[in-house]
Amino acid sequence: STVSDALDALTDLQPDRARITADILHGLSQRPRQLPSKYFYDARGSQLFEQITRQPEYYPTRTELQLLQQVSAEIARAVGPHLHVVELGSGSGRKTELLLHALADPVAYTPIEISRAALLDSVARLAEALPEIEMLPVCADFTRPVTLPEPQREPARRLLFFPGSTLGNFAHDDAVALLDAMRQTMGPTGLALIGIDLHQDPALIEAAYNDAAGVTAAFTLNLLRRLNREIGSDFDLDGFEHRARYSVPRLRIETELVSRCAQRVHVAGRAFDFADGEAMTVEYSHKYTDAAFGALIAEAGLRVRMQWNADAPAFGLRLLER
Ligand code: AVJ
Repeated sequence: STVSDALDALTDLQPDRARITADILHGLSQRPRQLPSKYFYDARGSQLFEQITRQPEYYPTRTELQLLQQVSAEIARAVGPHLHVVELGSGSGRKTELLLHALADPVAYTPIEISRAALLDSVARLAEALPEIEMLPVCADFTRPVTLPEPQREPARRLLFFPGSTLGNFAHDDAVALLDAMRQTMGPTGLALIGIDLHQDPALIEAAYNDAAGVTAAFTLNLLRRLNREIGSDFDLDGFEHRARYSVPRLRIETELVSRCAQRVHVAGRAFDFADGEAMTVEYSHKYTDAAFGALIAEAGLRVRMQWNADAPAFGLRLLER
């Protein structure tokens, strides 16, 4: 089919060993030390994340899905017909399918995804459920502006779809850079639909990142397992523990790996000493107030056109325009 021909031509852009090693050496030289959360998602990490979304404490995924179900007709009216829908990351496809079904006669769908395998997976599933929509996958880093393929039918405008509160995993300056890239990819008449987790009861938020079954802890520790396998480091998985706390002034979950003892770790021939109790930052998950989100997107030349909220637990969908 045309879809598989298009996919054959795509090269996998997953970072190589040298890139990962350089990122990790850089992060380990900072104080506090940090590891980039983008490396959570190897095959096992992606599976563990799927498992997190099914934990009773982890409310964001199911809350966003329900909200999307409730307001998809309103969204469809707000954005109009004949769209080229462009998704940042290829996700699990459930939210995408819901959105594409609700929209009036969408012209094409483009997931932007760094992993060729993940791209293949999602497009194969969606092509079956939505055979009338042209599938135009792009293997690229969505944090940079992307040149999009032109659909066969002329679309009315582009709609960027960025669910899952993934924006929240970016530090402030990186989030602004990403939103700026999104504005460029949207083009002059484009829109963006973004899912954001909202500031609310800290106990509820904290529980979501400390599930009783320990899946989130396993997800965090899997980062060390991945690094040991892919760059030959010797992190002791029993030597670190998961800790996730909500900072009210910073409006974010700060996930750390805490050293259980004084220990030495080797990465690419270099030694790193950890003190007993030393914490390494591995992930931020920002939550938003309307004021904080408005200020953030304004820095990238965007504003909110329409918004929908779920409450208790709270979660937001925002339709953005330039
Ligand atoms: C990737 C943004 C959906 O930050 O909530 C879940 C990743 N980390 N539990 C989030 C995550 C720990 C998640 N998102």
